Amino acid sequence: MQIIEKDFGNGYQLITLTNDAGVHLSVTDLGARIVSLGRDKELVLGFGSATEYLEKDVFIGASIGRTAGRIENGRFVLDGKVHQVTTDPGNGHSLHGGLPGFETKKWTYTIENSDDEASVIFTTISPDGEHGFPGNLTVEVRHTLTQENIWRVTTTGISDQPTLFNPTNHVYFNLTGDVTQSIAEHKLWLNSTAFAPLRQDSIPTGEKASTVGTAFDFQKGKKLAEVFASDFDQKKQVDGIDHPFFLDENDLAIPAAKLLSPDGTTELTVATDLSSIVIFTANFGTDAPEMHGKQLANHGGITFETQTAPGAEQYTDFGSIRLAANEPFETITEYKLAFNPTAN
Ligand code: G6D
Repeated sequence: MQIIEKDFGNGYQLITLTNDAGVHLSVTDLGARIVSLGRDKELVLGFGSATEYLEKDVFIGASIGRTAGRIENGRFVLDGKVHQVTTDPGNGHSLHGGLPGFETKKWTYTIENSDDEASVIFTTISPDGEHGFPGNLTVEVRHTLTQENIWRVTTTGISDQPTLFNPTNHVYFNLTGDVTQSIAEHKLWLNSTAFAPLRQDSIPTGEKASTVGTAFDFQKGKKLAEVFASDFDQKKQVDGIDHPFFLDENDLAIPAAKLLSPDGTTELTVATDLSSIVIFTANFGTDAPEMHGKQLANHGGITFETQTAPGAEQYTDFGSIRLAANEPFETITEYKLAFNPTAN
């Protein structure tokens, strides 16, 4: 594996791992973030410098935490005690654990390399009380590129007090390699038959609703254009998808999601040990930022934010994000690329 480190501006580094097949993965210590992935075309959204992330969009590709998604009114009860965390003044809810969060921290890192795979291991400590969360929390995010064209994200956490922990990675894929094209012509398949409907303010209602027969039914695989054209009320509410999907199986050996490029030459397979995926179709409208000198299209990317569904702090049906004191947490998500998948 080839490894190159370079200056990413503003005191941050960009580390690029390249495997023998010529697939590269670039990550930065600004937010333990993925910046670039691909072989002959770029497959993820990203900017050319650390400054651009700070000025245009801090979430793209970043490690997110302590808690991905929204917590209603930034308030939760843990072991009988009410905790108040930082909220967004716009809507009064907390998003992605409060700003600034993991996405703008400068993480320390080490690099490991072998014949089979290379990894960049990022570490940060979120101090007790940060944004109102209890416990000193040590987090490690390991980004690995394998010779099998897998980008693996391994996240661990340990806290000295009981706390909430629900990390994710905020990568956006666009398999056309052209950010001016929306992902409408991509085909999406999901191993999911239930999703979390949202209220108008994007807080989950607490219901686990069936996707079967709705616009959010991806069991057979279909173009995202079908969703964008539908009059499904949950789609209309956010002008696309910005919803948690509950996985029918959460096993790294079983695909959770597949995304196929419009020309059929590039396929992404997502697998995770987590129970849900938040899919966000970059519903930015005309607010989409400029990227590599081009205007990002509305619906110009799609996320696969693997996590326990947001709302779990109040809806036990969604799973638990309570992290017990001194008990290590670990989760793995794999994003596997296949080129010319039908020919292989
Ligand atoms: C997450 O679900 C949320 C979106 O609503 C938000 O806009 C984005 O992060 C930045 O995917």
